[in-house]
Amino acid sequence: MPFKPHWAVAFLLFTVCRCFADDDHEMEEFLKREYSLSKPYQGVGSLGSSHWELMGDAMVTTDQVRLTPDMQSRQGAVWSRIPCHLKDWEMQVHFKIHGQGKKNLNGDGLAIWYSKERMQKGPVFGNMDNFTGLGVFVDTYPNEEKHLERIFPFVLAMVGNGSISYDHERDGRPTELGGCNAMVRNLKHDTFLFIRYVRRRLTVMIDIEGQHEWRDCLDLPGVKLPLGYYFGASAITGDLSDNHDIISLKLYQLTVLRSQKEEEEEEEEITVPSVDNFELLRLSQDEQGMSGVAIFFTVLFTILGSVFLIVIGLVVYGHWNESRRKRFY
Ligand SMILES: *[C@@H]1O[C@H](CO)[C@@H](O)[C@H](O)[C@H]1NC(C)=O
Ligand SMILES: *[C@@H]1O[C@H](CO)[C@@H](O)[C@H](O)[C@H]1NC(C)=O
Ligand SMILES: [Ca+2]
Repeated sequence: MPFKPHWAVAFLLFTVCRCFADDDHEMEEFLKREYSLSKPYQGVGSLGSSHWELMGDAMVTTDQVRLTPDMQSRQGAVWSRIPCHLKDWEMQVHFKIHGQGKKNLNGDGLAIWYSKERMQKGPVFGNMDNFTGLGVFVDTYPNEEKHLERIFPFVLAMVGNGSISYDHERDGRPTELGGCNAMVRNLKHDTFLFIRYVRRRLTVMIDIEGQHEWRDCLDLPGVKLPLGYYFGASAITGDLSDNHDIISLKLYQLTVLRSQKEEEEEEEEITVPSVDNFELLRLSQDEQGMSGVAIFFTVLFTILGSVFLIVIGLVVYGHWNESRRKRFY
């Protein structure tokens, strides 16, 4: 039976390879099982036998890896044991956030990581502060009350270099690379997050409507991430809580054809994570913040101006009335 191996190869390609194009770049993707976590989570959490390690309050059941239960003050995480040396990749996260709390009486959210450090507890969605690498957060609780224009849950990305702190009180705004709102709580259908890193371009997409459609959330070139970091997921609850579940983490290797020029541009090795023009990015986001302030002052001065005109009007009317009365006497 000489055809058998061919069929096997064809079948394998059909099941694990989906080919597509990304702005003129042909890409192929291959599921990498060593960096993926899926049912039945064989050996996850047991010593030595699995590629994934549990931490804190995280628990494996038949249906999910529950990072935290819907109870106060919990934190948990699941971390890959193997550093990832792939240049271009896509992480497909199948997750579920649900709980008893009414809207905005739940918290605090979960995070997906590609970082140098692993298995550290801390305040950033259950991971350490001043982390080194990429964090994509699903923030379900608005800590900063003032931002009216932002609807929670909010998905945002941050790149840390070991000395950048996540500002929990401001929901990470000072260090965010961008994001989008995503109503992901207590949904009946499946919810997904895609993190794609190709040719130093970071793209985050969500699929939360149950329509199998991706929605763009963030797309940023010039994101420099070193090789050899660890994938992980973590979550935290405080006074408010939720079940934070990971159903699967699927890591695809993307094979991308690069031009000679691109090869040369990417030749120098990255040792510290960074984002090109990060200061400019911050500035433009501050300007967006300023426009809110500008609107406030415009409204304030309009009101003050109107009050001033009314007062002048009343004074003038008063004088006119008085002089009219004088004429009658
Ligand atoms: C980390 O980033 C901050 C802010 O961009 C910068 O001031 C600092 O020098 C960077 N640290 C390292 C080790 O690159
Ligand atoms: C994080 O880095 C900041 C600034 O470099 C520093 O002030 C702070 O103490 C660090 N926090 C931790 C937990 O290491
Ligand atoms: Ca928050």
